[in-house]
Amino acid sequence: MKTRYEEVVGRKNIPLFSENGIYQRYEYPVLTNAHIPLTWKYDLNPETNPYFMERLGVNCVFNPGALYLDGKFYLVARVEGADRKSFFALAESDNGVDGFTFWDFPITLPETADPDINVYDMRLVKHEDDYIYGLFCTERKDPEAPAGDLSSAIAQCGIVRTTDLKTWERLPDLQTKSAQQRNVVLHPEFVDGKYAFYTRPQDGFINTGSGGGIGWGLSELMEPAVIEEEIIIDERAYHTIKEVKNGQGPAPIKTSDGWLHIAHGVRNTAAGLRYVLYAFMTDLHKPWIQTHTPGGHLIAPEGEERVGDVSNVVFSNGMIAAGDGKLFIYYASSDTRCHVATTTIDQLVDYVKNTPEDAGRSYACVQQRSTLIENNLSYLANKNHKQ
Ligand code: M1P
Repeated sequence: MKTRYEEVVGRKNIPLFSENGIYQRYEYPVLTNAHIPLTWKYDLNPETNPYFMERLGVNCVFNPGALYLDGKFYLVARVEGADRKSFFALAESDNGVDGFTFWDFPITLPETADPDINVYDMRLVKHEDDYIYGLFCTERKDPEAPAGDLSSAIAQCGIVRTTDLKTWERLPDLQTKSAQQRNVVLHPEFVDGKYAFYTRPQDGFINTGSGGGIGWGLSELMEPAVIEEEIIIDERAYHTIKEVKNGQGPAPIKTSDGWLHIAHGVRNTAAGLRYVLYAFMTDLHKPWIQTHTPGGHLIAPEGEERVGDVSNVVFSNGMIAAGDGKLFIYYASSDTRCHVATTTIDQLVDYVKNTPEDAGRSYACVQQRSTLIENNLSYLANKNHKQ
């Protein structure tokens, strides 16, 4: 088992040929349940564990928040035990594509007076107030659920902060007027002197109901963070990749052209929900205003990514701009394992600015594509003529 663990953690990752030219996928996931240290699962003492059995199994490792600090890549992954409870654990790597190794212990997340039953999907943000914040989903049983309904829950945004990734201070949960919140992300800069949040108001635990869309709100303070007014800045839309729901991914990356965002969009199919990632850009000075909205998905589940505990899902809540213009998009597949896709800020800016918007109708989509073909044919004819 030790050899297997060392092989997995020590293996070099291999960039795959990029067919779309937008980003590169890699051969191996960057974190899986095989990356979990043996000390977290087994009782290593043969006297108390003569059969060398797992005592505390780990089901999946997914949806990591990401942070680049002092030349190192950090992921705070959602680790789901065999008992279905998720917790957070920090892994680090020198290059962001392989070698991710968990610290000795998972994160001990302080509780509030109303303990979380389940926590997941942390977004890490180094804010200009100098704290590193972790915003995550905290889930508790719905006290209003009828007897016998053991599934209904209330999801809200929990908040922790740290300066060293070791000691985490719990702040009060975010307060908004929405019945439930998921996918809440802190904007890295103050806006009008206030803390700014991307939200995802929703009526129910799974369904967004009449609400949904990526929201935006401001709070005077972080302790407590209170959003009085939420506006929707990226709506769901009929017959698109975000028909059923959508949510902000990681905190956006600042570029000279605007804020680069990655989000997830969900649609329903006969095989269940399908989650893909899409990108958009917002105004540098008014991050709640979209300036570029390329149509369609940026990343959709492919190959082995398509299968897992919750199949046909890609989800991202971590992205790193590591200086030198390189961009690392961390995403999980099918609620099971974590991957990285690498690109550059220049490439992704080009993607959001020059990918046509969703044309909205089949006829208009054909016109869009025919224009591309016509331009290509005349370019090729010109080129051949010159030769
Ligand atoms: O199972 C897919 C995802 O479902 C939820 O995301 P959302 O609220 O945006 O639909 C979360 O539970 C997420 O962790 C999970 O990956």
